[in-house]
Amino acid sequence: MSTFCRTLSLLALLAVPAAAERNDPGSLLIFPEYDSRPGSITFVTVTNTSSDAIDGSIRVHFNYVDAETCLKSDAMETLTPRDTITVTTMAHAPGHSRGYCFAYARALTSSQAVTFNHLVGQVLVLDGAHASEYSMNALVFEGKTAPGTSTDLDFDGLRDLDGLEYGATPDKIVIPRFFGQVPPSGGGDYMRAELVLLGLTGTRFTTTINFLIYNDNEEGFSSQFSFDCWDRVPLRQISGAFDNAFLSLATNNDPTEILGLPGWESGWFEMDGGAASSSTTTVLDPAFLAVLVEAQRLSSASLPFTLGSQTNGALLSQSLSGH
Ligand SMILES: [Ca+2]
Ligand SMILES: [Ca+2]
Repeated sequence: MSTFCRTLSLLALLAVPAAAERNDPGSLLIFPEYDSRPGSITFVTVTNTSSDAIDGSIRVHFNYVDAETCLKSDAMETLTPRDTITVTTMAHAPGHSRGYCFAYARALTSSQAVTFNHLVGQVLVLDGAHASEYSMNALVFEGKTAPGTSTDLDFDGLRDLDGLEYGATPDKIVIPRFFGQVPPSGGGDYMRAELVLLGLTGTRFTTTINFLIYNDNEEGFSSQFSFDCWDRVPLRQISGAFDNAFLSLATNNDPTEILGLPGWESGWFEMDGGAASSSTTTVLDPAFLAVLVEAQRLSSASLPFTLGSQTNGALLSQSLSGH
């Protein structure tokens, strides 16, 4: 089966509502990356789509997780109906260099996390180091309790992505296409893609992801990669199977593809959690999220495709046992 047909059949599978909901507003937003390093700037936007003059105001609790320390900082904003706020992360989370952000709806007059399925958001990253920029929508999680009521059903102070407090996380994540990676000495770095990974077991855990990487002729390769709370890593550091020369010369690839650009290879890959471990606890099949950023001059990043769901993710445990 060609990559194109495979992708079409995959999209057909993803049309099943449980697997891929429309991107409706929700109560919890995850922005997979912010970058406040010198020369870079990140804009995070949250918009309140509610027009309800009585119940349409909300507080939003922003949590910025620093990739180096896994520590988080907080900021609070109130959004009236149809309100929007855009912040630069360097102003909203001073002292944080890079990592990810999540923001969730809170009651106006208490610290209670509540269901308020009217929030949408976007992140824009201007990356000075790579002279690139991209924007992407937030990953949205619906609150699952009655509107305006507490989501913390188990009183653990965590936002459980378990299908009861908030929507579940994907079981697996699929990236429908990558380009064969070309090292900088091999003719420029225009085929450079980096994977953003974030773990949803807790800040004390190292998460290992299992990769299944396919060339453009259904030939598969497996690999693993481990990271702490957040990482952004070039594909070529994860596996040599992403390398254009390897795909072209060392695999049984389709020599006519990429159609119109033979010699440039493409493939797709699938990720699943292997295990997440702290010094005391190992969690099998941990929850995680991943986004591919193509960091060439014309950068792009898009919401990942997802397969299935699982209920063991949470934001944001700082315990050795996870939950
Ligand atoms: Ca909870
Ligand atoms: Ca999984």
